[in-house]
Amino acid sequence: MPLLKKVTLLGDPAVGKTSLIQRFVHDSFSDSYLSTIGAKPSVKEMGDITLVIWDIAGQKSFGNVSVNYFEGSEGALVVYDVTRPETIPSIAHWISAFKENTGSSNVVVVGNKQDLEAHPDTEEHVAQVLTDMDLIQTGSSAKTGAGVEESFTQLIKGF
Ligand code: G3D
Ligand code: MG
Repeated sequence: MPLLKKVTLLGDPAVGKTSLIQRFVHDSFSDSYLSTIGAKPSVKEMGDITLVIWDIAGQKSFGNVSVNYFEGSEGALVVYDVTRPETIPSIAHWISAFKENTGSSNVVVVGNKQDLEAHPDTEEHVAQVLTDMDLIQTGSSAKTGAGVEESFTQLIKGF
């Protein structure tokens, strides 16, 4: 019997959530995505685990995501964009929403778009937001694929 595990992708619009799933599940990247309509689960086999990966509905920001999106989830990748520091403050909100709705603390914080030049304030902003939070952080590029598998693997280690 395969073990079904639901995980969710969280983070502000356009940080690269859909692209990360696309890269991880289908090993491809598209520069011209249609925005996601409705929560869309993708499935990926990882050894004896069947990962059901939920992508966020449309271009939703923190505060207008349905509780169904969190329900039963055993892990979250909380994604920000290293080129846009304005995507960093909401990380804390996404993390607490995930914890409150699931009771799980299995969160990996992912700085995506590492193929581009990071904004110089990024590191400091992230350190400020994540002060006292004992969380795993990774970097990724959905475009090149760097760090993508590693980010999901970190999440699976937390099961
Ligand atoms: P979202 O699902 O979080 O809203 P998307 O984000 O996956 O739709 O990505 C938003 C935009 O960022 C897309 O560009 C996508 O191609 C781009 N993108 C995602 N990940 C990366 C990455 O790692 N590197 C680079 N360079 N770009 C990335 P468009 O132009 O379609 O809006
Ligand atoms: Mg999307």
